[in-house]
Amino acid sequence: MIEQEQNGTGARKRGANRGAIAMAAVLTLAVVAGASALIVRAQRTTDAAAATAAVKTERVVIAIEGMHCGGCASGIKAMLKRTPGVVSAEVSYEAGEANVEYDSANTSREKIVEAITSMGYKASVKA
Ligand SMILES: [Cu+2]
Repeated sequence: MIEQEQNGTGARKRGANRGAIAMAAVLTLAVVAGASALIVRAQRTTDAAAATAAVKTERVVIAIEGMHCGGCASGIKAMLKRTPGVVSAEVSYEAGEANVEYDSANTSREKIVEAITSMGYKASVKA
């Protein structure tokens, strides 16, 4: 009777140990998988940074005359963002100017000025 109880306890302990080993294995796998995912993500970030660095961008400030409200500025900004070669654009109605970042391999300050002029505003390179 006593022996049986001891055996029972022993079996339960062995079962518990097996469970702990299985849990440790699962945790190890999870850690390894997590680390791999981090490495892959780090590599992707590096690739993206390299691609961004490869595009040489320039900035130009364009003076704009003829805007009469913030809506005009928003319209010009939206048009600039659709223009090939434009990386980013900010247009201020208050300052009467556009601040444009562009890829010099795909467009020029002249083309950007022309795009604004074609909308009916008077535009010229400021800086
Ligand atoms: Cu307006």
